[in-house]
Amino acid sequence: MITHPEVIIAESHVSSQLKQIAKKVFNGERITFDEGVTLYKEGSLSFLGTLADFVRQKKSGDKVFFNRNFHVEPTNICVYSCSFCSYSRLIKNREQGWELSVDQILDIIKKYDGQPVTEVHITGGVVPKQDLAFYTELFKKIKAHRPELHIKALTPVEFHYIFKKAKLTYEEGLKHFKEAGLDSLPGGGAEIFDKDIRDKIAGGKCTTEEWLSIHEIWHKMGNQSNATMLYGHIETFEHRVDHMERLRALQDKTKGFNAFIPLKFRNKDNEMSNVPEVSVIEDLRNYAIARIYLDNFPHIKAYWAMIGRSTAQMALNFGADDLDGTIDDTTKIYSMAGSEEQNPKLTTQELVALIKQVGRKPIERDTLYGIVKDYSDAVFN
Ligand code: V47
Ligand code: SF4
Repeated sequence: MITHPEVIIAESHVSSQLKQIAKKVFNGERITFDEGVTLYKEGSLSFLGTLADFVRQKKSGDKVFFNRNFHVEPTNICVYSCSFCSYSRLIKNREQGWELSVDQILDIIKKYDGQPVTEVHITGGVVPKQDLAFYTELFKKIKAHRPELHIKALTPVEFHYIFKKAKLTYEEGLKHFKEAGLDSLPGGGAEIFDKDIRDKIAGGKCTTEEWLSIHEIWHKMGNQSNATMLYGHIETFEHRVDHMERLRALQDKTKGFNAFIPLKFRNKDNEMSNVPEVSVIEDLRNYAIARIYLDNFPHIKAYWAMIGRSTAQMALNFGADDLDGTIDDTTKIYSMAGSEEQNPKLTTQELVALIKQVGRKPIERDTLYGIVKDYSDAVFN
């Protein structure tokens, strides 16, 4: 896919404004907010792909990362009612949902005893019972059972609710959970940072400022996290760039983000089912612009459980260098929202094959991108 920079700059059909942006990207210069919007409005798929692939190649070379992970969703009942969410059941309909106890979650963790998973990703709805004491006990018990299993858990949505109830500051609460065994934060709950859109689709839960503040505090304590953006619903291109701009600015300050994960809005069985989903072309353009705009993010993740394995594989040519993990059919958030992956589960062999088909090196990583194994020459029996 890599086109030599001068070829794209010389192409007659490319506008002078886009050529100017291409020059900046090829020179390693940061693009501005307005240039980000121009890319969304005018950049063709091939133009954006060329720029994004150049940036990705410079950052990760031929490596594509994945991990061996599984999810735990402690509950799908929620005090909030985000209109894009197909997963949550309001407290008043709680008979339709599940609410796991600490011991039930530990039983799930124990099912992976002896298996080479490195990460458990824990997130779900927000309920009063799953409070500070609940997660403290859970993290401690997981670490007592399997100390090396990385706990990537909870988002500012849960933290804000839990710490407020416990009358703790964000600093106190995060320190407390870190001492209990929390290792890193996933990127969820970011949705879209623009206040008007956020109020419309995710009203009542933590604000943009609160989301950013919790990640900032976590980073300043010496820890790492991810960031997401829910796109392709009622937001504009300007809102997407605004979202990435705020993340880029925070990353300049803390350098604590590992991966940016664009999350495509899926419209099955939710209050926004009337909003059409965007095309795969738009998904790929969005990955590419994220790779170009977020010049200080080490990784762009194509989350195959949400977007489907084929699109995730294509995204590797549009800026993504990470496919998330094996997942083992342990998340319901996307299958309930209409993802093509109804039982998301990939073996290591299948992930490695997906990566090799695009001519890249499959690298198993741990959560913080330490290399576990290079599968370039692996032979599976
Ligand atoms: O915050 C919910 C999104 C997120 C829908 O950090 C939806 O490694 C689209 O954050 N259509 C949770 N998106 C998942 C998440 C995540 C996933 C994988 C890896 C990581 C990581 C983080 O899922 C929520 C929300 O933005 N979501 N419903 C929907 N209908
Ligand atoms: Fe609750 Fe999260 Fe669903 Fe919003 S997206 S309703 S906070 S589970």
